[in-house]
Amino acid sequence: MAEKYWNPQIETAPLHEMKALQSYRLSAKIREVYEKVPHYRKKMDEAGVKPEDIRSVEDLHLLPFTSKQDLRDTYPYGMFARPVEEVVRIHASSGTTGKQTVVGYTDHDIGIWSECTARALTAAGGDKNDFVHVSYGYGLFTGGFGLHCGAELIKATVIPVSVGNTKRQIQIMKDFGSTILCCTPSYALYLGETLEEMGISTDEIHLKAGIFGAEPWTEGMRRTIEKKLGIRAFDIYGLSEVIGPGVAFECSEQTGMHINEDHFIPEIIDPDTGEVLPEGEQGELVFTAITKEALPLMRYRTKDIAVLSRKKCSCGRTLIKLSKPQGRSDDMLIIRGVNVFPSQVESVLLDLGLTAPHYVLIVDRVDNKDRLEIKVEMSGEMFSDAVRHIEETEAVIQRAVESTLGISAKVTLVEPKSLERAEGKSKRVIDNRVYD
Ligand code: DLL
Repeated sequence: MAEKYWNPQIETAPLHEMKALQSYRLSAKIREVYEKVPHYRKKMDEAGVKPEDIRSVEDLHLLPFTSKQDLRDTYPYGMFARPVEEVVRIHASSGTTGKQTVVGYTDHDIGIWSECTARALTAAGGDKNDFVHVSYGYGLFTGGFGLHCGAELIKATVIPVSVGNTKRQIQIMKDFGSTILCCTPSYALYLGETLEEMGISTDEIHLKAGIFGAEPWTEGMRRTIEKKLGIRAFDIYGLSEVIGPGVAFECSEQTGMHINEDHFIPEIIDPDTGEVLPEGEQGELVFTAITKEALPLMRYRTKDIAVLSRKKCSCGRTLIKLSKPQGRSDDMLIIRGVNVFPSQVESVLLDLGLTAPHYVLIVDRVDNKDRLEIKVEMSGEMFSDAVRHIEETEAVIQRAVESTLGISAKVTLVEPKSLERAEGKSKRVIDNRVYD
């Protein structure tokens, strides 16, 4: 099938044209925020940078960074560049620690957002004939509304189910003819399991694709979800501060996500020194939002660890590609001095394929030493196996974890369906460490 684009002119633009567009938009936006947002003016003055110094994308590195703390310090609307009367929508990040971060959108910003998720839906094969089943949460979380507005833009039929009531979701999927599912990958997995439990085969539903994001997920998880739901699974990335879902989206090649760089300029920096790293190197992802009106962002540090690539993509898009983010630097565990991301454990488990794809990492401090336990669910068949076989499987996983991650861990197989299922973002880590 020929690749479809929502906005071919932008999505396949030659690099020099994209850079020219970015430079034009960037310098205009910096002039605007310097004038309208006291916080940015102060930071630029402190850094000795004037708006006229920013003439092109090459000058981006001169600007100071922005962090979640800046948004908290100016809570709720202090970083808005437009008066609140012009703001037509508010969302907020979940904020498990400290104050929530509040984000605002003008009418024009909602238009940009719809355009971004319309590109994602089109890249996943969506068009006006599709039924887009949105099981991301609606509310202050950006997932539900973000995919919803893009689905309306492409004139698909939106089914705004939101999260929860999983059996009912499946009934709706079957009866209403949902063709594209949008939810977190962990919820997609749960929906797949529930489908099996209800004795419904993938031939009885009409799903062809899924657009999954809001949390890290591995290639192994992609294969599992694709099989369980009988679909192609596409990744989508975003964060509320930048706009929500649709900052970057996957195409038919399924090897990373194209960034909507006409709106969001990405950089990868060394998280310790702040130095910009060359293309291809892993580091912290930083975004500058150059078109948003209510909340333009200057060099926002996402804390997500990823890689950028301008390698030619078979889909024909020229938009720069983002590797699957490995996780947030916040979620990275340091166990006995070794850096561990939960997604690395997921890769090991799914590559081995001996268990169900559900796991949780529990870290404790015993006798002044870190101890990692990985609880993994057995599959239904395994549960009835001899104890000896279960112990052997635990030992196999333990060895694989040790050789891949370089740390020892206790592996415990637990009963099927005993670990909590996530409807939104999953919680993979319980860190009980207390330091004396
Ligand atoms: O999670 C926006 C979103 C909704 C994205 C639906 C995709 C789909 P926040 O709640 O602000 O926004 O969380 C943003 O989630 O910094 C990443 O750490 C993580 N994240 C988002 N998408 C992905 C992804 C939404 N595809 C934070 N892969 C980001 C890995 C992701 N991590």
